[in-house]
Amino acid sequence: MKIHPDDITTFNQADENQRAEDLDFLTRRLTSSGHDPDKILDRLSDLQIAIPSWALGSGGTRFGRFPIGGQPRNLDEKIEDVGLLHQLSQMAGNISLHIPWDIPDDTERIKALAAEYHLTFDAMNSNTFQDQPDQKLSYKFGSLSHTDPSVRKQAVEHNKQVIDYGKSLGSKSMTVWLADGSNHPGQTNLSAALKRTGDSLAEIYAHMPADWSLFIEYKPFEPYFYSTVIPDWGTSYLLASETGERAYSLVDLGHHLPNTNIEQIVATLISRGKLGGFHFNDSKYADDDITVGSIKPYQLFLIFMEIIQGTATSPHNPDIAYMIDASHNLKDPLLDLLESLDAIGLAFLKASIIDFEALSDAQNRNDISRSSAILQDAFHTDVRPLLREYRVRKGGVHDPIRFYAEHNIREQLIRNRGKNTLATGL
Ligand code: PSV
Ligand code: MN
Repeated sequence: MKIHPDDITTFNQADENQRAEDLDFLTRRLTSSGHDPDKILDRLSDLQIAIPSWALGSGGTRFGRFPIGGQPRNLDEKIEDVGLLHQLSQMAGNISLHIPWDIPDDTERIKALAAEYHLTFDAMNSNTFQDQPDQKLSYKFGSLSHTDPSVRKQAVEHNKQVIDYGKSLGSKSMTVWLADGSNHPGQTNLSAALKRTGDSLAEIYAHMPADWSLFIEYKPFEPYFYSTVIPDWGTSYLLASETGERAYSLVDLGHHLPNTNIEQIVATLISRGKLGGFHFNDSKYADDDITVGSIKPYQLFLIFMEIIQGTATSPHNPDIAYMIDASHNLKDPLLDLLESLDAIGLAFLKASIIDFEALSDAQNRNDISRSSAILQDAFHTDVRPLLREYRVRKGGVHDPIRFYAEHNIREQLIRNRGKNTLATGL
């Protein structure tokens, strides 16, 4: 669905004066502390967040699914939904495809359709964690790490095919999330499984064009509960380093044991030029995949602090590919994604206004209290006027969540697509 520009203008004009006043207050505060709001907004514009093709429907849990009407029925409609998110927020200019959930029937047509919505294709995602109906060999006991070379070959071939789809769509990267693992001590020879995985990744890497990057996710448990072949950032880093220069680690916020210091992992990986991708979500317990920033907004802020500092001091780290990797059980998926985009934008802006010079000085003097005060000052600043300004300047709406509700978008989607539609995905 494309929103008519007049509707955007009318919506934005409604509280224009109040917004100008709020922005003026914030701008004066920021400029007096040495910040240039325009420069900050330029950097925000570079922070485009990919939306995965599998997160546009209501997912659910292994216990149940509560479908919401008007879900996208095919890839065209998924692109349409991401286009809407981008038009409103101006922060979601990329789409990340999952094969085989979203195989493009005609890549040229799909690419042209995405371009109509000002979208490009970000990292491609393979799937060797499920068996497909027409699949010859089963992944029940693993894929890239399988003991049987013919299963490994099948899994490698699948990944190569995903790269080929990506090539014709203009994507430049491939994400491998490997579910391989074991449920019982002794089930697997742990080091042999790791070795086989490394060999399979090398084959996938060799198939990538020279300007592509490979992102390797890690996850400590689920779907297997005793061991996972790539359980942590250390293993992912090890594999990325051994696989090649253009292989990187990918941090997914939900893929850590409770209370892991994720910002430190981010800092370490960037310092070695190995943070390639980042998946946003939030969690209370494990890989809960809930709305970004809904549980630990301070963690998100600290992560952006490390990203901003790290990329300034480690220019050899590539531009990070950002994506929201969430699953929606109770909320309207599009609203949930808009909320997540808001949380990301706000955390980024708050981290951007940290007084890094003063922080470094306080750190060097071991002045803990001053360091904390500098972070708290940035974190508690209300930067919403800046995020609203960004959206209006770029042609979006200042408050996408309110716009979505006031314009009854879900009802319109239900009218257009039907009440009992189902989207492929998690
Ligand atoms: C599973 O945890 C997961 O969310 C991974 O993080 C992938 O990115 C995604 O599924 C799709 O393969
Ligand atoms: Mn992920």
